[in-house]
Amino acid sequence: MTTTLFDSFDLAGIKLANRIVMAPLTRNRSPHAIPQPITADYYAQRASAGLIITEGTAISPQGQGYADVPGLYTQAALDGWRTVTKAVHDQGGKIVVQLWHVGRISHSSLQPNNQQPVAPSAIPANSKTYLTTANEGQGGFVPTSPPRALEVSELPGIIDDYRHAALVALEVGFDGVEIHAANGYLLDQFLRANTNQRCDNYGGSIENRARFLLEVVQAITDAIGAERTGIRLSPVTPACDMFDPEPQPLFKHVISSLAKFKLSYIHIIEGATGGARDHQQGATAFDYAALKQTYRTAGGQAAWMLNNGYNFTLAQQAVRSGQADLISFGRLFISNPDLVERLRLGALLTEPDSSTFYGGNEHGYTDYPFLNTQQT
Ligand code: 8OZ
Repeated sequence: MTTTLFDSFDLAGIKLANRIVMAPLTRNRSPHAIPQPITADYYAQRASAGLIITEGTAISPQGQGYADVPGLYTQAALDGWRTVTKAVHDQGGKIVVQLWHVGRISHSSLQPNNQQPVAPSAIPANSKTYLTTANEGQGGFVPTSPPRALEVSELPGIIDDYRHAALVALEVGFDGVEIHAANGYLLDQFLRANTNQRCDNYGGSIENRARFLLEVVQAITDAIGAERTGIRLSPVTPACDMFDPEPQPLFKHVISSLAKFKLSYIHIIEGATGGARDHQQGATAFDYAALKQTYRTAGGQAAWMLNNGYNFTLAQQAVRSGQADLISFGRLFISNPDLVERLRLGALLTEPDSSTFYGGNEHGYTDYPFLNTQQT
């Protein structure tokens, strides 16, 4: 029997109703880093996804890089998240939280005591972040602040922040966590050559550049169990001004090292995040099939989740062929709360309005129509 997107899936003991995953999506609607009642509505509306991965959620004040992004480090934020997880579970859904530290992709005005953001090396990003105070209070994108290089002695504290965030995540009802190691944020900044020019045990060789990520994975899996832990990687994305001339051997090492943890899933962004699926860094096209093969050969058993620009046909094909166990959809979930039902019926999809992606209120957040409420 062929597998389809609509078949259930056993995610390390968590029963997913289907293989359609809601990808993490930054929405900037959590003032003071606190998820709001509308956050619970938004996620509950999308609970028919086999799995929801929340928007990136800061593990600490230092991990914050965009205005009104939620956190996991205050009681009020945790109370907010408890409401979200209950609302999703009441609708029969499953939800994991994406653990985020932005590294250099931040602005001093978002950092504790207006300090510089931190990074593996003091290399500014040619990139922007979002501030509500920009654009005469309307909110907007501004250049990120130059970072300072982390001392080795500071790394255990950041690992502790990850561990703590994972523990409290389970306490407030999440089904697990996703480690955000993609898209040019702190963990990816350690991995890739253009952002990591350290001369200690955390820089230089591929093994050294992967060390911090693997220490974070070890700490989180020790704390909450590998079966509650997934990870997101983006081997060639240029997002947040990232580059590595040799992504294949780098991610070969990363993925084979991850094989020894019994993680729940590996989530791979193919190509440029939100852009070209065939984006290339280095001399040759990235071989995603080889990446997966390396992982399986090394004994890795996690579910394999793919992302970036999938439409229904491409997604069905990936699942049918065994290339992927799960497919995550981003933008389509913004504008189609009942995406699963629409794909099942072959119904028309609502196009997302990019002007309401970041910041704002219910509009463009919880007011996208369900099929049965749509005007004809
Ligand atoms: C879009 C805007 C702000 C942040 C990512 C967390 O790319 C993000 C993000 C995306 O992973």
